[in-house]
Amino acid sequence: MGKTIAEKIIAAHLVSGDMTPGSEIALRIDQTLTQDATGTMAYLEFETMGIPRVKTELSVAYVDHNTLQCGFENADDHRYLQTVAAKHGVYFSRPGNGICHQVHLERFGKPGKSLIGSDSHTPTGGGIGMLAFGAGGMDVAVAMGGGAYYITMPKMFKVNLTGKLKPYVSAKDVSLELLRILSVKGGVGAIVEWGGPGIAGLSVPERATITNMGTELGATTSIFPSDEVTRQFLAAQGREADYIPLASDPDAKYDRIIDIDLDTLEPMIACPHSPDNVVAVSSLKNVKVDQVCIGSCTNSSLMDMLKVAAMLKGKTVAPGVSLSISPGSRQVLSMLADCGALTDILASGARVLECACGPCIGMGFSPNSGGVSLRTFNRNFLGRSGTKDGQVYLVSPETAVASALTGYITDPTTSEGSIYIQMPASFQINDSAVLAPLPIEEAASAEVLRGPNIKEFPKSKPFSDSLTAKSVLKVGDNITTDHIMPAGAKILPYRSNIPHLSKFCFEVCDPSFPERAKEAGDGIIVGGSNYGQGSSREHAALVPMYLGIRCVIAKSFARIHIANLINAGILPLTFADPADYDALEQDHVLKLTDIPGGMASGKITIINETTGKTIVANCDLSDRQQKILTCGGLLNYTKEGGQ
Ligand code: MIC
Ligand code: SF4
Repeated sequence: MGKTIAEKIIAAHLVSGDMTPGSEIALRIDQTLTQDATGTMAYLEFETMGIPRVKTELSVAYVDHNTLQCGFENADDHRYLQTVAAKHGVYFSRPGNGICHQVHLERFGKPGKSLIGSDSHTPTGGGIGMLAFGAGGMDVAVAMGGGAYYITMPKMFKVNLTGKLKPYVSAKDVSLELLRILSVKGGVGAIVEWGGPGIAGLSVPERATITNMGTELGATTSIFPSDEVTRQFLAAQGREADYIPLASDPDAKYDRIIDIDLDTLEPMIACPHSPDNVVAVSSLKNVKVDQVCIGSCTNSSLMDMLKVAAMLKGKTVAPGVSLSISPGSRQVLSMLADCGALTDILASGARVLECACGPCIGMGFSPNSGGVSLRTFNRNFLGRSGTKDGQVYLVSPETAVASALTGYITDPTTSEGSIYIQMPASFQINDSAVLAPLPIEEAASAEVLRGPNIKEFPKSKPFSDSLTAKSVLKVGDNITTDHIMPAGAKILPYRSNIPHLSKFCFEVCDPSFPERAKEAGDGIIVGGSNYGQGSSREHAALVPMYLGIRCVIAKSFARIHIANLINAGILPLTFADPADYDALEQDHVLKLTDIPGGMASGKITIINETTGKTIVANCDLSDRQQKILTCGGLLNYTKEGGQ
């Protein structure tokens, strides 16, 4: 039987398991990436493994999230990352060099290779034909040490593109359209392969916009074929030797096929506060805009920026709008400067920010209170911008500029003139901001510099026979990791300081949670469906673990988050009967009985000591996951020789 692209790469990297959807498989990982907000933890974990040098083909540590440096914390963390990377064989991309996914695409990504990154948007690499997954820091640490990466073998979806995008309609609109069709849960358990005649007209950065936003579908990853477009991109980056062609077999089987006709696609917009709350831009009338932000790993390529510059040329940003532009990488910024496009951007009144995540993660540029902010980013979760009542909409760069110029949400297809962009035949290559690791002879004696912000890794507890714990929090559906462990300029600097970070856990839902959880001793969280969607941040598991959470019972979980819970030693259970969710209240005392037996049989009996009712929850764990939990988390398991 024919294979899909992902099935071919999985088969070539399979360490164990069989490729039947739903069963656990282990994959050999060729490349890893980390960013600073999750990287400090990942390298602290890697150090505890006692492996002198990474065993991957390539590992890169990026600094792109915490670049504001309002105190010593971030600067200390950057120094730790630089020195720990140099010592252990990891390339280091300096702050200001750009957003990890954009730089990785430009300089390191290779079709056919496997990549995991401690950031949920690592699937951006699928734009260049990589099999790229977002993962928790601990999984990345294990992969750096040469260990396999475990996932559930996904189903295969295909999106078939026909036609050609109209002027002012772009790759972002394709992503938003798929989110409208599938929702933030629609890709769960699937790899989305993009194909059809329409893909020939999409450049690698446009394809990367689409695979980047596949994360918001809950998909395991997304991937494009590697074709002539890929070869040309790699050649323009001086890396033609990295090219290999990759395509699915004509008789490959897909569990679902979705057709999108690019000819009829209109500019789309995701309304507050979910990326799947999508409507056509033309349907929103008279919505006044306060702020527009262009950039992020979704839309910060040279092509995006050249379009933005062309639309801004000779025009002025509306007086009521504050416009920020963050180019995705130093390469993009220097090329904008060289061709004069940067001058067009500056002359319009836009504010040019550093090549970093910036406003996307609430690192500055928060909107005014109640402000309407249009962003070319991938997430508009409540409070993520740093302004709790901010109204964040997700749009394409074209819609962003059209709206910045009028001051109202504006369909860009009503703009005058064409925005035909001539892409250069070759990119400017200057890797001076990427530091190579130390040679092996020097690495052994090199010192790793740690600042006072780096605190000890929290210790998790192994499970015994039973557990009695209070349900300290009950939440609804689609709880994101931004709810569980918020980010933003005030909190992000403490990503390597779990005790301090813990004060903000669930701040958006219930500021009293940290205190109540600590007081309860052992605790349980009750969640709705798609619990833990969004980011890969393992802090959303480590911090609750630090606060005493031993178990989360939810209707369903997001893929990376459930792996992070298990890695942190927290038991994830799902309701066998959805009505049991309604009957469980905050502050009920629950007793989980015969945990080892329940893990093995897949059903755990829970006695609600407050109501006297007994329920049965599903405990769907592989043998390896059961062992990890029995040891009290992945680090203990690895130390005890587990693979
Ligand atoms: C995000 O977009 O939410 C982040 C910040 O990039 C996260 C990682 C993190 O929390 O550090 C992600 O997407 O994984
Ligand atoms: Fe950075 Fe935003 Fe991309 Fe996350 S989604 S990696 S915060 S730019």
